[in-house]
Amino acid sequence: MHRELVALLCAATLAAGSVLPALGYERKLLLDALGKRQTGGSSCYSGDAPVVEAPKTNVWAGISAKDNYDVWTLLHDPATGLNLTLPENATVTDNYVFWIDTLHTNKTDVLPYLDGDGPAPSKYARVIIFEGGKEEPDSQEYYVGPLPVSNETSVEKLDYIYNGGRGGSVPFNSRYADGIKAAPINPLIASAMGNISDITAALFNGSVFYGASDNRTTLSTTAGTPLSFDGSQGFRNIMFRIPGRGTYLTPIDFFLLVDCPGTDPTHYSIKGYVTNEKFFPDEPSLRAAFEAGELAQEYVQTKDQSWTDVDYKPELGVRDLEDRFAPSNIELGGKRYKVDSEAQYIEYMGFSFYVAFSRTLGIMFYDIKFKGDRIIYELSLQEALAQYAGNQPKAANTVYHDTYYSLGTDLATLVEGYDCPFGSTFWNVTYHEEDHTVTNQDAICIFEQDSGFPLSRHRYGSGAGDYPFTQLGVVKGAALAVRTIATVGNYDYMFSYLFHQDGSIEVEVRASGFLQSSFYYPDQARYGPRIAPATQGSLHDHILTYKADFDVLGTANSFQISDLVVVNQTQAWFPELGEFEQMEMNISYLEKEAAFNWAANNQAMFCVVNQNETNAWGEQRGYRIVPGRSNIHLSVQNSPFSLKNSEMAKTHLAVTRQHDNEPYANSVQNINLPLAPQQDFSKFFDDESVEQEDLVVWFNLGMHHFVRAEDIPVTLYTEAASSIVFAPQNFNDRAQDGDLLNRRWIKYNATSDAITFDAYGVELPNCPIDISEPVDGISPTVELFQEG
Ligand SMILES: *[C@@H]1O[C@H](CO)[C@@H](O)[C@H](O)[C@H]1NC(C)=O
Ligand SMILES: *[C@@H]1O[C@H](CO)[C@@H](O)[C@H](O)[C@H]1NC(C)=O
Ligand SMILES: *[C@@H]1O[C@H](CO)[C@@H](O)[C@H](O)[C@H]1NC(C)=O
Ligand SMILES: *[C@@H]1O[C@H](CO)[C@@H](O)[C@H](O)[C@H]1NC(C)=O
Ligand SMILES: *[C@@H]1O[C@H](CO)[C@@H](O)[C@H](O)[C@H]1NC(C)=O
Ligand SMILES: *[C@@H]1O[C@H](CO)[C@@H](O)[C@H](O)[C@H]1NC(C)=O
Ligand SMILES: *[C@@H]1O[C@H](CO)[C@@H](O)[C@H](O)[C@H]1NC(C)=O
Ligand SMILES: *[C@@H]1O[C@H](CO)[C@@H](O)[C@H](O)[C@H]1NC(C)=O
Ligand SMILES: *[C@@H]1O[C@H](CO)[C@@H](O)[C@H](O)[C@H]1NC(C)=O
Ligand SMILES: *[C@@H]1O[C@H](CO)[C@@H](O)[C@H](O)[C@H]1NC(C)=O
Ligand SMILES: *[C@@H]1O[C@H](CO)[C@@H](O)[C@H](O)[C@H]1NC(C)=O
Ligand SMILES: *[C@@H]1O[C@H](CO)[C@@H](O)[C@H](O)[C@H]1NC(C)=O
Ligand SMILES: [Cu+2]
Repeated sequence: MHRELVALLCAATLAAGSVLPALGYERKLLLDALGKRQTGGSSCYSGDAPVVEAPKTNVWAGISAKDNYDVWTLLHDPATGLNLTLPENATVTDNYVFWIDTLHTNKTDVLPYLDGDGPAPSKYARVIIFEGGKEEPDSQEYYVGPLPVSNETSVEKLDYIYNGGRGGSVPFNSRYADGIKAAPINPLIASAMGNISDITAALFNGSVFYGASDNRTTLSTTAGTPLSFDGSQGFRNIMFRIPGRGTYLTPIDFFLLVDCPGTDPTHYSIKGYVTNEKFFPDEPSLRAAFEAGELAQEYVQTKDQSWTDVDYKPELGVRDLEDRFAPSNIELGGKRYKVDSEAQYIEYMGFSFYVAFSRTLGIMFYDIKFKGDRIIYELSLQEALAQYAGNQPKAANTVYHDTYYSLGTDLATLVEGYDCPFGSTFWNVTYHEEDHTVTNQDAICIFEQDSGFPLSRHRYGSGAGDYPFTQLGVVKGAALAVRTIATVGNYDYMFSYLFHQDGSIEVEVRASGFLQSSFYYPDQARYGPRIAPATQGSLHDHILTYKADFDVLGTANSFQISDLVVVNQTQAWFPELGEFEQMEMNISYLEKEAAFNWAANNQAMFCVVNQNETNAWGEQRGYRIVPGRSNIHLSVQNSPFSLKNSEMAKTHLAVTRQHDNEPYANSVQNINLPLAPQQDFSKFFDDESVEQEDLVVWFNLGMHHFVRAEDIPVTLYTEAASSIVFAPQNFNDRAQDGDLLNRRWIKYNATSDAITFDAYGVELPNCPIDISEPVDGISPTVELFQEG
């Protein structure tokens, strides 16, 4: 059971209007008590979020289980003419369905529905079919609709979202490497490794590989991507590791490079073997070096992987007081957001938005409004890229695009109280495998959190005596969070979207999970430190590309650049200074689509404004794009492994015109096409005007992962974090904190030498205390208003 039950204990009420005998500190003890979760009634544990009905159908939602089943059935109907084999019966030379997902809904069709009384746009499925049965085998993508399936439903090639020149077709060598594609290659790998089992056993403490399903095998394999450059080659650069839960951290110093183009195994060959940082093109040369004693290993990779577990390690010592329950975020006053869990629609403090999900991209946000005004039409992750470095084939060759691995299907169980606060709202995600639908339970959590800092405050005057103010205003800080965690193989990417009460939106990503590590080469410190007896971290970049389709009060938006420039100028009242430097803003508007970086020293403000909408002061209403933590782009710009298929990762920011045929920055099978991409993001930039047009801002978050011993056993979320904020910029006439009741406006009365305040009817909840046993002898008492 991952869901724990929590009982809440909280303090007595601080009466409104009361005169505080001293400084207005409200203190409470939230006692440690894991007991029964209270349901309903109490305002302290709030139960489920209040329900709201979404104003419109969620037209971005995934296709239903029935639609998937009907699409599957239609595809396999001989009359459809696709000549499909069921995947369980298929070989590499058959046609079979790889996956079925939901096609993005054209914005052109959505807006008349969303903003008027146009019809709800039709739903379509997108389907990738591996077509090995063709003369020239490939992978072909289709779209199927309108749904539900009827006599009007057709199956069309999905070419229009790709700009690489082959539409929805991907060459065989570049298509996803599933088990069926691997099957004809595996015997060659088993044969090559079986033939040198005496060598691997001698060098690697008995480790041998005879094939994954052979019971003598004591090694695991990993190949990574890319597996082709432009589709005309097919290769696998295999690294061997000690198998187990922590296999990512126990590589051995042995690599097998295989050439395996096409579907015919007679064309496959061994390209060579790598160990000791040396390349051997064939077995005899490897064997000769082995027999000459040139391959001796100085370090032995451990078979014990207990040190890779994220469990309690008593050998690290004891920390004073750490046996007490840690602080927790609890929605004391009851949930302050409303949900339509059917439509996946949320309202919070003036915000409203829809959530959608796809197997490749995970969760996506649509129609984000603040106080009724649309700010963002779509906010979604587009790609999670990682590129590695090292003086060994696997690290040097590895670039991941996690949408290739269907990142959305890797969103799964969140642990209440740890991944997300106790009492969070949990939603499932569902996706489709073949003719059936899979549910990953509790894969999305929604909660309101204490920001950990007030939204705003000021202490006025200096008061007298004990009270160093005449007035003091402070507003409680809180934000709604929507969170998912995708465990894509080794990494656990945590995606959080925060909706702050002032109308700002924060996008954050953090990374934990296993490093993809390297065997330890003492002479290769430039690629990372030694982090375990025989393991070295591998330097790498993580780049997460996002799409923000801004619609600030309509689709006609401009990208405003306020450069901070330092100029020499004179002022008549400082004649003695002559010319002196000052900074000023040089305000301009991006004219054409462009990809660019944050200004040096962040000396530029970027805003999406609607030049035709002004606030009370006549200023253009807009949203500012505020750089956060670790705003980076891909370091390597000209690697053959990421040359043209990773263009979206190569600048901090990009602005394009919104087009129905450019819904995605990347394609899910682009990774094996670095030199001949199916989708080339750089082709989005074709000199179109972006002034008062429908704009999309693409932005990158990420981390340069300078690996360290503290990545053992897993990378820590504290440091591997990146973020960005979209904040109102003259969107309003003043800050949107004045209408919040969760505040204090404290006044000092010099005559009575006392302070008063109004709680505006929002008081610290008085919760039932229900504690069966005192914890550590602490009785459930409450202390309030202690003398300062
Ligand atoms: C396909 O595989 C299923 C079992 O997975 C089997 O029952 C069926 O006979 C196979 N069909 C063909 C045509 O081989
Ligand atoms: C149908 O696919 C099979 C392989 O599964 C292939 O041998 C056959 O030629 C294909 N038939 C047509 C008409 O394309
Ligand atoms: C589709 O079926 C409906 C009845 O369900 C029928 O009225 C219509 O004519 C059919 N359309 C076509 C193109 O066959
Ligand atoms: C393994 O050895 C066998 C027997 O000598 C040979 O036929 C085969 O080609 C070898 N495999 C590889 C991949 O070299
Ligand atoms: C390994 O597999 C072989 C046949 O493939 C079998 O004879 C043998 O008993 C198995 N050994 C073990 C230890 O399971
Ligand atoms: C080598 O393998 C043996 C047998 O599996 C094991 O007992 C030993 O601990 C291994 N050595 C290391 C350094 O892991
Ligand atoms: C999640 O899935 C489980 C199992 O199918 C179901 O019982 C539960 O109601 C679902 N939760 C939501 C919020 O739909
Ligand atoms: C301002 O003038 C001073 C003196 O000529 C010069 O050193 C400085 O570089 C100038 N600053 C700018 C921003 O042009
Ligand atoms: C202001 O920006 C414009 C281009 O938008 C540029 O031509 C001009 O030199 C800039 N002025 C200063 C003072 O930097
Ligand atoms: C602004 O909107 C008004 C009313 O919709 C329109 O008449 C005007 O032409 C617009 N101006 C610009 C600069 O777009
Ligand atoms: C979406 O828009 C594109 C570009 O206009 C068009 O080619 C395509 O057919 C549309 N897709 C659907 C499902 O209507
Ligand atoms: C300040 O306190 C005095 C004495 O209690 C009281 O008469 C007066 O009304 C208070 N002033 C305000 C503004 O509340
Ligand atoms: Cu990393």
